[in-house]
Amino acid sequence: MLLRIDHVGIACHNLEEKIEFYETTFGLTVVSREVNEEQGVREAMLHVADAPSGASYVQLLEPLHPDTAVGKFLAKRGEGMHHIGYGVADVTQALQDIAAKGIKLIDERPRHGSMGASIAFLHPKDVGGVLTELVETARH
Ligand code: V0V
Ligand code: CO
Repeated sequence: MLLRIDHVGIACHNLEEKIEFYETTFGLTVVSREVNEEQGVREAMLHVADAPSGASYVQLLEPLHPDTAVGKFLAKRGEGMHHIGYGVADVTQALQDIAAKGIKLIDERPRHGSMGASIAFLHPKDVGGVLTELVETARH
């Protein structure tokens, strides 16, 4: 069901500072910057590698407000790894299959994600403490 690690989501206070850190430390390149009001984030995707099933990225996330998923996470835990996003061929089908196994979904239906992707989150409590995102890219 999982095609690849699409991205690792990292929560930070200052997006521009963290972009610069990842550029200078690892030589990564920003390929997209977006504000996603529904998810409450300002985010950037930095390209890491290409695989046969698609690319993988580091996603840097800055909250738009304290009362958002990433804002609350930062207040509770501080900066660091926030979620993992797996590539899937069909996010609606994957959600159905995973729900049938009794795993709690955060999103019953796909939402709008970075770079035109369709995304959906699974609850960390049912995934061993890992906030897990499914990603169907815009092009496959
Ligand atoms: C919270 N918890 C986490 C967590 N955030 N556990 C692992 N990883 C995380 N990132 C735990 C937290 O420690 C609590 O555990 C429990 O879940 C409830 O947390 P809370 O602070 O009370 O917060 P809630 O319940 O209001 O919200 C938590 C959830 C929320 C995960 C439901 O953050 C959410 O809906 N996330 C999905 C949307 C999202 O994260 N969007 C931003 C990325 P205890 O204390 O009860 O043990 S947007 C994105 O990735 C995009 C656009 C993209 O990729 O394209
Ligand atoms: Co993400």
